[in-house]
Amino acid sequence: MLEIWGRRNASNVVPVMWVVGELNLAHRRHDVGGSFGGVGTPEYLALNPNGRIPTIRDDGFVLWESNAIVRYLSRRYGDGTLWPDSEQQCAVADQWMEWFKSTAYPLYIDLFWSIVRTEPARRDKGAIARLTESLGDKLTILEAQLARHPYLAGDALTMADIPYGPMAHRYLNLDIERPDLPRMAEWYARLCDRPAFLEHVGFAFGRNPAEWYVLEREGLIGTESHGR
Ligand SMILES: N[C@@H](CCC(=O)N[C@@H](CS)C(=O)NCC(=O)O)C(=O)O
Repeated sequence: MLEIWGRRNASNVVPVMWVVGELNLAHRRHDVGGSFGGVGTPEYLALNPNGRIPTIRDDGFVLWESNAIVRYLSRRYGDGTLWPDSEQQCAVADQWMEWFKSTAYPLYIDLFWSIVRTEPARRDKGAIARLTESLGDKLTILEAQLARHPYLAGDALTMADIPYGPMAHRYLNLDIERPDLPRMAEWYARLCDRPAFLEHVGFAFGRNPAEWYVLEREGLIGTESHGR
């Protein structure tokens, strides 16, 4: 059976679990990382010498790095759906996945940590404003792509959308200024119609570190579905 190591609220675990849900894969997930610890044990480092989450094992095959896992699961179990049939559509999906990791994710994760993972009294308002503006600028590029197609690589959900859905859920539910992103809001609403998205992505993440850790330990309560 497919095994996944990683607490389910981790930014890089959420996309993997969404794929697992979309493809309805039988699996077992181990709570590792964050307040669960366990990423520095010899057993875990033997699976993933980088000591980060997620890691998977599928029929004895071990893989880490979330986007590599998303591609692997999509190709093996989602051929023709998450892994598009056409080579060029696949390449476009891959392009958006690369752009996420190189460009959108660093801004998004810094912004998220500056707010939700930082005590209100210790938040750096200047840094939050700069990150909010930079990420908002970059997301206008995503907005333009979503004006061309209902999903990032065409007319249907593919692996291209997988890293962005979890970011959108958090970004659109933070108390920040955002540029006008109507196509992104419509796309996010479409994602919220998907049971796998609601189960594995669309849950409450809290507004500060105290709430974040309560939700992490309680196995994450309920679901949330929000547009703007
Ligand atoms: N590039 C890696 C990053 C992995 C990563 O940094 N994961 C974070 C969680 S999002 C982690 O392991 N944090 C330590 C922890 O949770 O204990 C990937 O995409 O898988």
